Amino acid sequence: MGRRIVVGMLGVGAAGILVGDRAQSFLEKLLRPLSENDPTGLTSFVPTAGRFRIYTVVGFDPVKTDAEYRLKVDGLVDTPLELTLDDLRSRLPQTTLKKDFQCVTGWRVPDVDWKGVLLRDLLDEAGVKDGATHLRIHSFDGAYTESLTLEQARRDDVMAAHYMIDGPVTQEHGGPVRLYVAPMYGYKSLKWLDRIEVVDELTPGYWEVRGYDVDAWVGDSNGRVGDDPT
Ligand SMILES: Nc1nc2c(c(=O)[nH]1)N[C@H]1C(S)=C(S)[C@@H](COP(=O)(O)O)O[C@H]1N2
Ligand SMILES: [Mo]
Repeated sequence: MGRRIVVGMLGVGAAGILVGDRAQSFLEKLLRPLSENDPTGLTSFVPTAGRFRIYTVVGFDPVKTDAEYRLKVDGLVDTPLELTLDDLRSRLPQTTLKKDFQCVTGWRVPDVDWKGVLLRDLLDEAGVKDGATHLRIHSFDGAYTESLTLEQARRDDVMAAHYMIDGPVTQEHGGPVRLYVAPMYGYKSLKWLDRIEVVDELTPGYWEVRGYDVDAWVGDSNGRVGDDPT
């Protein structure tokens, strides 16, 4: 939806506020998709501290059923993998974390429960070939990508998460499986995880080719040096 159309509807909605609650909630419904899809945070006039905002760069809901879901791990590996949700939920080693989720635009959700398989364990299962240096990570939304160095990917707080908050990762949060890169801003935590490609060069991700830092350490990237970014 174009910005001009939304501004046009704002006029209608503002008039609606005068005639009652129903019109006002209609206005909120119109505005919500705009604010939730704006990665710049410029429309974050609605206070959302302590709450996730749902981000997507595509105009549809990427959906895969639990049964059809596969996570591919390929590229410079000895054994390419196609993992089912069962593999990820029970066959492979499980890691739990309780950590914050922090978007570069300022909102943060404290003490989120996460569970999944460390990328380190996935990489060990596949066997990384000599000469590999980076990961190129793909979403099944067909548009979003991310990058990590192998060293970053091997940290003990970087995982393919199948559980988040209080249950299986929901569709809107990037389920059935999303990335969670705890020490970095939220844009590294790619949703609707499809494929982890082991490569020997850096390919900057979706927001990184649009000006955000490749090394997205919370508090120490994107123009912030060692301070609390909120
Ligand atoms: N596929 C995909 N992954 C994505 C995004 C996106 O637009 N598409 N947005 C990123 C950004 S900027 C943030 S802050 C988080 C938001 O996660 P949430 O939608 O679960 O709150 O997802 C990240 N992963
Ligand atoms: Mo973000």
